[in-house]
Amino acid sequence: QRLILATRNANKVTELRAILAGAGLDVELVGADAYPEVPDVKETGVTFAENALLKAHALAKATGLPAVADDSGLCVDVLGGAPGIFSARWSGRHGDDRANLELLLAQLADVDALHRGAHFACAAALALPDGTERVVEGRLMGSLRHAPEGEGGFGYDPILQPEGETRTCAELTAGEKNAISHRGKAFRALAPIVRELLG
Ligand code: ITT
Ligand code: NA
Repeated sequence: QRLILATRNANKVTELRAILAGAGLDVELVGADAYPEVPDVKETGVTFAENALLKAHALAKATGLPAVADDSGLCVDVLGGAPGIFSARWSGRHGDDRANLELLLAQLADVDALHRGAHFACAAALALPDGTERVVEGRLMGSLRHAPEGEGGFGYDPILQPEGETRTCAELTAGEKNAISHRGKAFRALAPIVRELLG
């Protein structure tokens, strides 16, 4: 079975390979980079679920193969849920993780420890070439540090400290992060649905 990952984010690909293998899915995962001729879809949705479905449908339709997509981001309580679906381009430069993180830290410089609640959210979507679709979501609740810590993970990992943890996500091992992460929860919930629909 071939399953295409509708993402060009290499960090997501790495995490999803481990998460889906751990969920016992016997599929060959191919990233969207294997299909350079397929243009990126415009993420015009207003929710993670809508954007994940847009990405999955675009690749499933273009390739004729089942596709899964991840739309994810960081939602900050005191910012009313921002950056949210705009997490990848918060600084104006899409995919510039460092610039995005630095801008967010600057915006929260005066927010005290009691008001730094935040969570990661991930929508995991499956789309089949015939238009069948499923989407599920996962969250990782936590709070934001005042300064980045740790070298692991990607994106906002160095500033998100999960509830009940003393370390940031970037200080966890990949396995520890996947076990509790928004992405791990969402794709472990999607795994039995993939199994059911793909046989
Ligand atoms: P694709 O659309 O090709 O999948 P993308 O990087 O543009 O790649 P998103 O639009 O879903 O993906 O943006 C996700 C952003 O949210 C990402 O750039 C990170 O800044 C942040 N993010 C998502 N998951 C994260 C995680 O596990 N740890 C840290 N930051 C994360
Ligand atoms: Na997005």
